[in-house]
Amino acid sequence: MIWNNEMECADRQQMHEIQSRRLSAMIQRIYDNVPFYRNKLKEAGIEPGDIKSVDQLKYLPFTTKSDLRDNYPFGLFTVPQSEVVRIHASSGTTGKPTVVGYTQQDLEMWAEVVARGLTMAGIHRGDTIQIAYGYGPFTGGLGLHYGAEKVGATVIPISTGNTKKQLQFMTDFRATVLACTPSYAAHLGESIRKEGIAPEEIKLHTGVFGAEPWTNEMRKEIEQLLQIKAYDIYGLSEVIGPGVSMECACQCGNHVFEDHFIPEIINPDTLEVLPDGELGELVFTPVSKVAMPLLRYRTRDLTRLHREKCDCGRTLVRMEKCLGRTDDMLIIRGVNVFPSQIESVLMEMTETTPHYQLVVRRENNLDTLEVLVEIDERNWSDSIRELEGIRQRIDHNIKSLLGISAKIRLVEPHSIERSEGKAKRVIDYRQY
Ligand code: DLL
Repeated sequence: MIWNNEMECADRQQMHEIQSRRLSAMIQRIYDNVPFYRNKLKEAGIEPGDIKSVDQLKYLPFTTKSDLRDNYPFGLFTVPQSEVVRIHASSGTTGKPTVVGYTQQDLEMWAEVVARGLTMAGIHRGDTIQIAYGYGPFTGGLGLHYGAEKVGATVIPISTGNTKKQLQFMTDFRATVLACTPSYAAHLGESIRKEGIAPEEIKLHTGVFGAEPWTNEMRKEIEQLLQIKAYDIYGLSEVIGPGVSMECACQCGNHVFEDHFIPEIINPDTLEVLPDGELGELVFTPVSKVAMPLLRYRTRDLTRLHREKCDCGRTLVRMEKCLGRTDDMLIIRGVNVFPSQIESVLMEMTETTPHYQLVVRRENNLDTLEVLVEIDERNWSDSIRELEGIRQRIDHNIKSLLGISAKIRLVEPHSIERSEGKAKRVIDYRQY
């Protein structure tokens, strides 16, 4: 089923017209109401009436996270605070949080895009969705919540954490869908086994996982642990929250709801727009948001776009699974390494669990990478020779994929700290 046939299956020409119309109205709004944008557009020599087509997007200035911080808290709002009905905030690792505001119309649009996404994953009335994303300033919990209610599913708004209660609700309330970060899904899957819960007591058939990068290898691992089909949902608070894009049953990339969020891929160094199929930084222009539309927001997420029609019938542009964020990329002895590349090596092996950590240090002016890999309980009892064999295989596979050697340390089952939200995979001591 398709939630919004008109928008999700529009032909390219129609989509072009919708985007152009919305973009040009949005530029007028930010020019009239946000001094920051008025100045930026003036500096670029652009008058609102100049922009008539989405093809002109490439001439417009970018917005970055630091622009949001500089205008903290409400400087980028286009409406008076009396029209803002919700505020979310994401706490970065440093400095002030990033603040986003929503009007009633924005909340309706958000519920609509999440409903489209959940429908892509086959979720509908009659399903019971356990929402184990955090409820609060983080957009995960409330974002999924209203979309799930809109499709008519029964919502269990349990939020994150309290794993015992998660398992009790999952079994007693017969949850059919689990929504949380992939790392927490892996932890819940393990906990089900550990608690000795019989598989027939778990009614889950679908997972809606996102908020952090995860590989297809991790997907297989979680699908096996929970006996479900796992779908990727992507989003960021600055653009709306979860529901910027979502996977359909074909699972060949996430369909971007591009009637609301226009995507581009740029070269992060030259800022040039790249053609479809090339890897670069994802940029979004949310054109229909009322309280806080942004112009060409640089996400720092790295991916590719594809525009060929999907077998599901949707014409919406697809983005590949994110490789990672530009700011998560490690440079080890001059080689670029994304945690997701290491994850794909580790998750291909049956002896490892979905829990790992990368530790980066600088010793004698040389970067070192240590990979802590948790071994599955069934293999931990193996002989030292067998464990050494596993270690050598990981070592070899990482070296042949990345061309650098890492120190592989196998660690006991359950020794790496579990995350309930976004996992912390990297500890980089070089920054301290
Ligand atoms: O993480 C919104 C969200 C909640 C998405 C629940 C999906 C599910 P932020 O906290 O603002 O918002 O973080 C946004 O998280 O720029 C990506 O780097 C990363 N991210 C989000 N979804 C995915 C995904 C929420 N499916 C940042 N794959 C984004 C990879 C993701 N990375």
